[in-house]
Parts: sequence; structure tokens; C-alpha cells
Amino acid sequence: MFLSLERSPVFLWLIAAICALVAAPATAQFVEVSGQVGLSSLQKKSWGNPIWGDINNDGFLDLIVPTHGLALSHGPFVYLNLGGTIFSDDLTKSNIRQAPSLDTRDWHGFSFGDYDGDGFLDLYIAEGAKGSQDGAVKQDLLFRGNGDGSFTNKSVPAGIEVSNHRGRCSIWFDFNNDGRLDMFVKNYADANVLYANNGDGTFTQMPDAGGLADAAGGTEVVLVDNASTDDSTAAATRARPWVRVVASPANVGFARGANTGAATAGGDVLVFLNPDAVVEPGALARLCDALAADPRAGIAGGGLRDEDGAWQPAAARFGVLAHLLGGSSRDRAEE
Ligand SMILES: [Ca+2]
Ligand SMILES: [Ca+2]
Ligand SMILES: [Ca+2]
Repeated sequence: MFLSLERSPVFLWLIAAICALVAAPATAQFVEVSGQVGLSSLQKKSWGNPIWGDINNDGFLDLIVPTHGLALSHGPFVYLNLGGTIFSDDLTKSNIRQAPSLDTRDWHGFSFGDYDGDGFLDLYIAEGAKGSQDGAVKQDLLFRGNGDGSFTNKSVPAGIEVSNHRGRCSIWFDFNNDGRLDMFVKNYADANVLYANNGDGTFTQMPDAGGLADAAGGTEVVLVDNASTDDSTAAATRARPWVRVVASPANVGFARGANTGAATAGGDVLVFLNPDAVVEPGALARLCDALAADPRAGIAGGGLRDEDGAWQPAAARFGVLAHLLGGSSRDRAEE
């Protein structure tokens, strides 16, 4: 037995309700309330990403707005959400501050995650190395949350690498499904890093970032060891654990060594670099851009300066006439 609703008041009410819902004008919109709720509107150099998380476990989302390190008059803004009505900037209490060593203050990528499973949000900050200039090295910042809005720096005991990587973004995710959050760090124009969470407060860096070292513009670095005996290769890998070493049983010279390394490389563009050369920031990207801009080009050469900054001829125009008439790269130093 079925109840007919076609003419019943219930049916008419239902139709009316649906029409009201369909016809209701869109009212969702945002209103600028930053100043009203205590968020600063000061213009600060911010190269990081704002992140939301309840750092003091009171049920209200708090906000961290990065500034570029601590070199400015104010470090990151650490806004505690006071009951959903107003925010209080509490950087001092948060203890998010410069590390005593290996901190270039070149802070970029912020991310929240509870890596030790204690219910308190922890904070990772991917750090640059001042553009990798002047031999700068850094150690990313891992702050363990204390659950009351304060943090404790655990970068050293956690085993975060010391490197000249130019960290830009960081993200927590459990890549191996063991229930523990792991950390992926995206670096600028350099190999990315993936840390596996060991579950005891330490992390192990995955070789080749688990296959993500070259993701989205990263690079792989192949170091060919021409049968050295001075421990230089071990020193290099201690400083740069992400470097892949190819051992040659004998000193076969630079050219053959370069070919050996190239045979193992997986990238679309190969860069051959002498061991005594230093790559200036942005140089590799500029070479790659030049190759991409001209589909006829198969090779591009960078300029070379000596230790005093004087130009060194290290390239030449292709073609006999062009080479003879145009000369070497000396006259093209500033192109
Ligand atoms: Ca909170
Ligand atoms: Ca935690
Ligand atoms: Ca995991």
C-alpha cells in the first residue's frame, strides 16, 4: 500500500523547500578582518607559506605566517587563536628561533605534522643556504611541538642533513605506509630530499630521495672517482649524502671519466663539471633555458672566471669561420 503525496500538504511543503534551496541567492563571501582579529598587516618579506594548525591543543586553529628568516625586525608571526575571536602574536613563547649553528636564517618552506605521534603538531622548516654562496651550509629546522604552543629544536638528534641545498618547500606524508610521517623537501635547482621516519625520533635519508630527487626540476649529481686515494670521495659523500658515486678502477682522465658518469645519468640534460669549478647560482638554469629556447641547439657552454673574477676563454663559436672571426668566449664575457 502506497501513500499518495501528489496533493498532500507534505508534498507541497517539500516542493516549496526544494525551490527555496535552489532559488536561494549565493551569500557565501569573505570579508577582510585581518586587523580586526589581530593579524598584522605589516609588509614583511615573506618567502614561505602560511600554515594553520592547533599548536596548543585548545581546539582552535592557530596560524604561522613566515617571514624570510629572522634577519628582519620580526621573525615568523606565530598567531595563537584566542577562542575564535582574536589572535595573539606569540613568537617568543613558541621558541621558534634561530638554531645555535648551521642556520643561515634563509627560511622558506613551513609544514605541520605529528611525526612522533604524541598528538602535538611538530614543525618542519626547509631552509636555503643563502643561495649556496660563499660555501654556506645549513641544517633544516625540525621543531618538536610541546602541545602548549611552544616548540623544541630537534634537528640535530633527528639526523637532518647538513648541506648547501636551497630548501624551498617541505611536506609531511607517510610514503611507506608504516603509520609514521616522513618528510619530503623540495630544493631549488638541486636534488630533493626524502627522509624516512624511523619511529624513534630519528630519520634516515632515502637514496635518490626514493626516486624523487629529480622531481619537478631537481638534479642528480654523479661523482666519478678516478681511483683516488685521498679519501676525497668519502668526504664528499659525507657532506652530500645524495651524491651518487661511480668508482673507476683507474685514473682514466677527465673525458673518459665524464663519459662513465654520463652513462649512468638519467636526466634529459647533462652538465659536465670539473671538480675544481664552482657553479654560480642560477647558472645551470640559464643554460637549460638556452637549450630549451632553441630546438636546434644540442650543447650550451657556460662562461668561466678565475678566482679573481677575471674572464677565462672556455668556449668558442661553432664553425671554422665563426671561430676564426668571432674568436673565443673572451669577447662575449658579458653577453
Ligand atoms: Ca590553538
Ligand atoms: Ca608531535
Ligand atoms: Ca612512514
